[in-house]
Amino acid sequence: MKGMQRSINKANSTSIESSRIAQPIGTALDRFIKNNQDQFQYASGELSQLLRDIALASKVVNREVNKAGLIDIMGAVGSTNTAGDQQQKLDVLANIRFTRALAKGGEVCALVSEESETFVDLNNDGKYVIAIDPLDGSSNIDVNVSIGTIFSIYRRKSNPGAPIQKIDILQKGKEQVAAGYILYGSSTMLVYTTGHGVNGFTYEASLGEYFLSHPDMRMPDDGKIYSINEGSANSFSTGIKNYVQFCKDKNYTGRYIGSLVADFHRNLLKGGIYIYPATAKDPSGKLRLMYECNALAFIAEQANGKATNGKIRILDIQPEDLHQRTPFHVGSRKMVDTVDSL
Ligand code: FDP
Repeated sequence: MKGMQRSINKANSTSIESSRIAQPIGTALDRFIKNNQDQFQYASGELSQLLRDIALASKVVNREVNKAGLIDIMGAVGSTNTAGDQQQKLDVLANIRFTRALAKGGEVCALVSEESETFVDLNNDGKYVIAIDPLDGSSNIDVNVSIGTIFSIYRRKSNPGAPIQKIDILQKGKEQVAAGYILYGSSTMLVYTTGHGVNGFTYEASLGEYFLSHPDMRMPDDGKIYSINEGSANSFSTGIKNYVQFCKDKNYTGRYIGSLVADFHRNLLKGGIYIYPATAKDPSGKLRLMYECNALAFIAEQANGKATNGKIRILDIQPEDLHQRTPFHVGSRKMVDTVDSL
């Protein structure tokens, strides 16, 4: 080692961080959840674990969504795969994945899902209730268009240990302690809030991790994109008809993917409004309060946007039924105010 004395100077962490040889990869979801755990009033770590469980299940669903076309090639629904298992539709698969992930840790006492008629009774000791649409926009799966998962997390009202009660399940949206969505799009993103702003994470498949890509997301106050299924225009109320005409008179852009999460996400980033009003076919609107609208309403409000049923705030609606529907106006606050005033 003569003449080869190693330097014991400390490496300069700032120069390493800014090195152009290897770009920093940013903050991983796990690290972000951990760093922000204290913001949550019941900082016991259970909510953090739930968010991690949801993220993990979403990675598995993402893998399955990505091979959706292949599943069709390899065997239609109703046939069996090589292991002899029945091939399932993707929304059923997603429901199984999320239910399993959420049941495992024991934090959840009950799960409300679009895929189950009644709520799923899990662990009486669990402190949380979850409402989830495991795969929203499922009519878009077959045609390779973006789809999503939507989830709401509530703290149970009754004491843990006792059987779950109606008051635990039928909570108003404003009682949510966290909510989020996963968008399986041109890239896969997880966006969530715990009531302290909204943050978005993009999935890096080769590393198998979500990384913070959209910190502190803010919806513009106003926008020029309107998303509504105009095929039902004949049965819109006069107010909605007038608003659609208003958008046309202003030369706004019409964009309707027909996948709620994808339409919402675009409007969150660019400014816009998504409307699913009452129609002749769906007199109370089509979308479900508990596992579609509440989560997106919470996220919209946390990101400077607004969500109503045309009359009142979505988060103030008292649910009477697990699968209750509601008209839904969500997006940039000025646009929501305008449509609600007509
Ligand atoms: P889907 O029926 O494909 O699951 O949540 C229901 C939903 O999709 C939304 O994602 C979407 O915005 C809406 O319904 C589309 O409904 P229409 O086809 O009636 O426009």
